[in-house]
Amino acid sequence: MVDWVQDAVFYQIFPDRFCNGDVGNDPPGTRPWGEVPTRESTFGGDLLGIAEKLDYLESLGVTALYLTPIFKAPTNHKYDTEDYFQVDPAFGGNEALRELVTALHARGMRIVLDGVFNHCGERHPFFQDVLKKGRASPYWNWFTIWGDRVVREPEPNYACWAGVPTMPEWNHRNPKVREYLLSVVRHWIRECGIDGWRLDTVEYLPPDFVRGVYRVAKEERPDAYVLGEVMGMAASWFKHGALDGVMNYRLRDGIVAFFARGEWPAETFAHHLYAIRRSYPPDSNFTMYNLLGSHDVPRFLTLCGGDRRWLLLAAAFLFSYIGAPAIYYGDEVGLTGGEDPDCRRCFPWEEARWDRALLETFRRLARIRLVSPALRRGSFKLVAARDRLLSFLRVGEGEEVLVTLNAGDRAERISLPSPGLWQDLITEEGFRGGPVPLEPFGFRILRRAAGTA
Ligand SMILES: [Ca+2]
Repeated sequence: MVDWVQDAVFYQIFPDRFCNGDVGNDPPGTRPWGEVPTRESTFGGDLLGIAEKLDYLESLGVTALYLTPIFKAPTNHKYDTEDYFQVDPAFGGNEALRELVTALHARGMRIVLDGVFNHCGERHPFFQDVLKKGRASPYWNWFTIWGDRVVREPEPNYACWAGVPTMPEWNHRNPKVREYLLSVVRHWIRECGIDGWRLDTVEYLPPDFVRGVYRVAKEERPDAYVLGEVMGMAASWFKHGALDGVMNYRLRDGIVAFFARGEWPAETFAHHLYAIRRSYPPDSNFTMYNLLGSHDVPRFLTLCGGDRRWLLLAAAFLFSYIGAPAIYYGDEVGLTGGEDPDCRRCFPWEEARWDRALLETFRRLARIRLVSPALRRGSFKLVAARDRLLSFLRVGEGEEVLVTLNAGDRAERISLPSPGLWQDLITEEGFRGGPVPLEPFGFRILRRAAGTA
């Protein structure tokens, strides 16, 4: 188990949209910051911009960053890699990454990069060589091409990601391809000391190749975090021993159904949580990357119809549940957006546009997780799941924390499970004996320290 992930609060950044620290490296055609994004727009965000905002991130309680791809590629998302060994010049190049990692580590923060090993971009020199020389290219067998020459129109005759001709898939049956991709995994851990890899589209990769990535990452540093992008059930990846955690989209499905859409009663949500926990090894549950949103799905606040009460409840759940909570950049200040590319808007740095109450609650939730070992590492016990009310206990390391989320419009009363002094970690009120009042659409996170009577 990767110990540090249990204690982590992640923050996901889409680098083109977080902060523009150097207008000198902006690509041609860069759009004004904050304009509504199209699939093609670039906004000039870069790694220097991220480095400039480390105070902000640290004050939010973030301990680890996950960046979507940063290697040289023509698009704004950079999932079409041209050169795995160069950080895109528009993001500041290799030196900017080195400086960012150094600055993060100096603060005790971590960084996980996006490994896109299923496919590359058409500009990758090996694919270009195949286009130029056909079968005579030494890289012909690095791709899967059905025929004697590459055909792009009307349909590509080679394996490509989601049928997109600009993203040819690597042929992982070729040992040279594997060796090449594994050298990338090794290089950035060795060269820059990154703390882990998030593996793109893991479900489309051969399991033994993913195991190879895991092995190489751990050889370089035993505490490297290997995180997989898995949209559905991920149990087999843990059986393969190929991942430390997954982007927990299954968990998010339940959070959306219960909090954002109000489609599920608490019983259904509690059963969903149980089913997910039971389908993964106990230790792996603690190193899951638990998310409300990402660059691939609509923003949570948008799914809530803009009603921040649901986002607050969902965040309270996320920060008090088993697994590492992850904030998708901007969610904490009330950034909205529908399906991609709308969920990739620029971070609004004019503070007048921030939802202050939301930001303060995110800060507080991150802080209480940081000071409560039971929330990070404790066991989970369901206390109540009825109608729109969910209550559970986290117990461990000398404390008990009772989390109660009221997603309904009726005031509720919380019975305390044991005698002693219980403190509300958000409001700092103390309660001795119950019942404790709980507002409609409210939550309470109550802690009883061991030995208090
Ligand atoms: Ca820039």
